[in-house]
Amino acid sequence: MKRLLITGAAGGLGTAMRTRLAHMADTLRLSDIADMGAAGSNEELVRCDLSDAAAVDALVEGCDGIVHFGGVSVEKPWSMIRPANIDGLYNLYEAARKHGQPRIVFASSNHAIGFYRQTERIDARAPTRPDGLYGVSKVFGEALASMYHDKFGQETAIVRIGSSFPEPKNVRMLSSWLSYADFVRLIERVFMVPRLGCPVIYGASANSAGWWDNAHASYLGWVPQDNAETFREGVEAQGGRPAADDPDAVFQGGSFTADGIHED
Ligand code: NAI
Ligand code: 15L
Repeated sequence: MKRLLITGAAGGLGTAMRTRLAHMADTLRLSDIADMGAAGSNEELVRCDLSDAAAVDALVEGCDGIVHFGGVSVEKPWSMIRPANIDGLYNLYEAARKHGQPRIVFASSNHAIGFYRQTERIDARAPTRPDGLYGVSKVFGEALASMYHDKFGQETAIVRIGSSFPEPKNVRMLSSWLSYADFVRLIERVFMVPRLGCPVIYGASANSAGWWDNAHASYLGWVPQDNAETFREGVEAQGGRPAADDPDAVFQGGSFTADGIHED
């Protein structure tokens, strides 16, 4: 494609994907509210607050695909979540509607379903069970994507990312880990398949201890290759196992389920 937009480009995933997705487009348009450093040869840098509708409209114009990482990525007060994850999502989808409906990868989260127990195996049809205001904002984003698909034909890959870091950091992440390489493979498939639709995809590697079934998205042809199990020994040696009644051992969303409402 000609131009791929990555929002949240200054963040953890944005930084990791900036080089790893460079092969997918002639130009990467990178955007964040924070500093993104210097532009590489095939990069355009655009400072943009997602809550600014006019700025988001200009940001999306001319893009053939969007990987949407931007926003608040953990539990925070509603006054922080609302502008970035609620208004920001609406602004993005309105801009996409007006500018040719580029395919969108929406970085949803396991915290949209965080109150399922780790003993349960769920698939894309499981009702959402958000584990905090952050998770609720991701459920809103998923609903928005669904509505723009049904009403306007906008295609979105709703990726309920587990834990996407260089390595799993604790025992829970041995189930939820998504390697960067598997995430790249997924994003490639999203922009390659002739028909995307609006699938819910659990963003996890082929972890032996995984909780999620991606059968409903099998038509994408995404086959994750990595397995967090290879890190088990190191993870258990470093952090130990959580107690059986620790939220990190009980719920898929882990400690987020035990977090209160963050007030201003
Ligand atoms: P991050 O917090 O490192 O990056 C998010 C970026 O969004 C930051 O650079 C921040 O400056 C930017 N941002 C925040 N508010 C903004 C606004 N109003 N306007 C423009 N930019 C704004 O998060 P990370 O880990 O890179 O995650 C990326 C996305 O993936 C997030 O949407 C997060 O919710 C989602 N996700 C990530 C997971 C992970 O394991 N890394 C797991 C589940 C979901
Ligand atoms: C998320 O949604 C967060 O963005 C990330 O920082 C991790 O906390 C991840 O979930 C997780 O559950 O491990």
